[in-house]
Amino acid sequence: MDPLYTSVSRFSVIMRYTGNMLIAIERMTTRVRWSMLRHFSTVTDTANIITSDIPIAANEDYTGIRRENLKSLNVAVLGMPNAGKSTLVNQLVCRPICPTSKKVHTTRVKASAIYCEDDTQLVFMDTPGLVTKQEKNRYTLEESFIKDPRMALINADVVGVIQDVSNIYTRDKINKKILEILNDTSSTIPSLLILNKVDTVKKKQMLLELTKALISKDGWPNFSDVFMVSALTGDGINDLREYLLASAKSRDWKYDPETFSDQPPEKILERVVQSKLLDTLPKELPYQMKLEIEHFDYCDDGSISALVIIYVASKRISSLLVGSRGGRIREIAVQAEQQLCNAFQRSVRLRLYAKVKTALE
Ligand SMILES: Nc1nc2c(ncn2[C@@H]2O[C@H](COP(=O)(O)OP(=O)(O)OP(=O)(O)O)[C@@H](O)[C@H]2O)c(=O)[nH]1
Ligand SMILES: [Mg+2]
Repeated sequence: MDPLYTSVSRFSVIMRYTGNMLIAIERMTTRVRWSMLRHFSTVTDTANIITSDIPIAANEDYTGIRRENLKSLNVAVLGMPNAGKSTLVNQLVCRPICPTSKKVHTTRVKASAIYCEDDTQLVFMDTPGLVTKQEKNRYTLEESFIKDPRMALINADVVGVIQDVSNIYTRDKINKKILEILNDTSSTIPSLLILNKVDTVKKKQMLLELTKALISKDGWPNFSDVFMVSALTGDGINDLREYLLASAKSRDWKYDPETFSDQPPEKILERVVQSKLLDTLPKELPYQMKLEIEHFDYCDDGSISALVIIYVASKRISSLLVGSRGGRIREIAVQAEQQLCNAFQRSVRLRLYAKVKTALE
């Protein structure tokens, strides 16, 4: 049976089973307890990392290799800002392609990340965190914050709702904006509830209580299934990926097997640098910086060499970004280089250059 259509009753069996398990093994160590639960695993599967050349542009409507029994699944990933959507997608595709940071609004446009295993292709649509029109105006966010989460649903076979269980103010309610989307799409697109950041919860019993509240009539009772994961540590990720692989539909792949993103490598590079600025610089500063790729070259040995100019509004901010003897900007470049090496699976040499550009220039 298609796992996406498993009934809520099956879920309650899992819940009961999980609850009994929890009680029965209460006295055992946390590690043993977690590894026994269905939606948790402690080992992240890195065996399926694809090593490939970077396609300059995503090759859509893939018809190159005709293989029997090809399957695919389009997964829209939705949630509130900072819920861990991009970190989760990176874990699921085994590549840190999506920009992540501790600050909100890191993802500003939707982007697909692609994972292939045997005959199955999973296409994850990472999206900006959901905001209201008022919030979009207040924080001068781009139109994509309103449009892209909905556009991600157009070709989705399933929607994954990411709930941040570390946020004590919001964790026991499905946000109104998410409920609106679920109401609009539930007749055509099944949904999964994915509780993320479970590593931050000490009393694991609380996860069951949260789940009960989230799937009650005050939440969304129509979720097809519930997963509990930590996108940070990788717990539960293999189970979720296997579930999605098993839910794929028989049809041709949209992307060729080497493609891992629908974004050009230059865009990925720019957004990764932006995410490191968000993580490193204080408060709102990085949101006001504009990035421009001065050059992006493939070297003879296959490595990438790039120079990114970071435009800042004043000399003071430039000094802050550059740091003492260039230490801070160099550290940002090193961090971005490391992530990009893993994302592109080739060596990356990145230089960052700060340039003052006032509003009048
Ligand atoms: N402790 C913990 N932190 C996590 C987990 N998943 C993500 N994070 C952290 O949460 C922060 C936000 O993660 P992102 O993946 O950027 O979140 P997002 O939902 O994509 O955020 P936006 O794109 O800004 O909407 C980062 O600091 C992550 O390291 C998790 O499972 N556990
Ligand atoms: Mg994101």
